[in-house]
Parts: sequence; C-alpha cells; structure tokens
Amino acid sequence: MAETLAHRFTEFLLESNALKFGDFTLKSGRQSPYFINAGAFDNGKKIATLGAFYAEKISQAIVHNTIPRDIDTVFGPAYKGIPLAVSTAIALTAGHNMTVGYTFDRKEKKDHGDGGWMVGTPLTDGMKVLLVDDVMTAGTAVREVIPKLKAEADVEVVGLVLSVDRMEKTKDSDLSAVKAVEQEFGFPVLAIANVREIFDAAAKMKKADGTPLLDHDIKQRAEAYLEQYGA
Ligand code: OMP
Repeated sequence: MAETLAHRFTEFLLESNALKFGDFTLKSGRQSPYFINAGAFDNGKKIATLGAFYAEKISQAIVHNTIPRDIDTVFGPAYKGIPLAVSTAIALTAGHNMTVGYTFDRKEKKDHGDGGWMVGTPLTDGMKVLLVDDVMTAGTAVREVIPKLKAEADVEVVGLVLSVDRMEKTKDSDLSAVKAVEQEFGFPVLAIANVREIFDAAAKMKKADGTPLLDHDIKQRAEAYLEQYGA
C-alpha cells in the first residue's frame, strides 16, 4: 500500500536531519523535546524535494476545493520562507502544470533601485496569494506578515501551507494556533504533516540494526510535552 504524504514526509524529515530530539527553547519560550529545523534542507536535492511536498499538499487541497487553483503567487516570509516559495512555485509548474509567481518580503525596505518591501511577482489588488511557511507553534510569524501584505495591496490570502503543524495550544485558549489563525484571518491553514502524524509514522520506523527509531524516552517526553501544550 502507498504510504501517506505525512509518512513520506516524516521519512524525509528524518533523512534530512530536520527533526531533532533534545532540549530546545522555542520562540514562544516553551521548552520542547523536539524541534523541526527547515534550515536542514540545505542543498538542491533537499529543497527540490521539499518544494515537491508542498506542491503535492497544495494539489490535494485544490482537488478538495480547500484552496483555489487560480493562485497568482506563492508568498514566503523572509528569511526561511524564501526558498519555500521559490521551490514550491517551481514544483507547481514542473509537477502540476500550474503557472504561479513567487513573492517574498525584505526585512528592511529598499529605498533605491527597484525599491520597496517585496521581491518577485509584485502584489496587486485582487490577487490570490498562497502563503507558505515552515512550522507553526504559536502563529507569531504569520501574524507579523499579514499586515505587511495588506499594506502592499488588497490581496486575497487564499491559504497558508506549512511543513509542520506542531498542534500547540495558544497561550490564552485551548484552541490550536492553526485554528486560531484560521478563525482570525478566515483562510485555511494546512500542513504537510502534523506532529502527531510525525510521531505515529516515526514510531513504526526502525534503525539499520532493526531496533526502533524512537526510543522509549523520546516517545515519553514528546507525549508529556503534548499533554501539556498540545491542542
Ligand atoms: P510561531 O511563529 O510562534 O508559530 O513559531 C514558529 C517559528 O518558530 C518557525 O517559523 C521557526 O522560526 C521556529 N520554530 C521552528 O523552526 N521549529 C520548531 O519546531 C519550533 C519553532 C518555534 O520556535 O516554535
């Protein structure tokens, strides 16, 4: 039987060393026993594969009418979103016959030459923009970028696609950060895999010597973390 997208993506995360176990302080201040590092996709093959995963998820969402097919541009927030937007736009064109632009923001406004905040396909009123980002914990990154997009033009954000939804509660509610963002902004937030799918898939995997990939301690610490912070 063909493996699910989430299962294949978990294999890719592990092969690329993008999924780490240990002690990590998150942007939100939470101490997590696992961390997903999109910076690990650091060569042509890995970033092309990552773009293909995003494109596959987007294509599935189009089939399910969750997002429209006539996306004008894929937007990735600087810095880590930049290779995501570019590789996703390439993969949508190469593998899914969709011609889309890519756009990303600058961290500082450029005041000479072509100027402005944006690079790539310019944002104009009425354009359908699909956001891509790496990981969502509390939704801080996306909240920062939406006003920047809206200041540029009256674009329609048609969705946000992530590598990983960490499925964590927001600080002040039991709602997941993903659900809170969906409610606040009114567009769908999708992830290639969520953290529970990743742990379920990894739990079935074995090391070369036949022993389980995830040892008991890692599983227990992850479960305890999700018990406390999981939505
Ligand atoms: P929020 O912006 O609060 O949703 O946190 C997500 C961001 O934190 C990501 O865009 C990353 O910059 C970083 N992060 C990871 O890259 N991987 C993780 O597993 C967790 C985080 C994090 O700090 O929460």
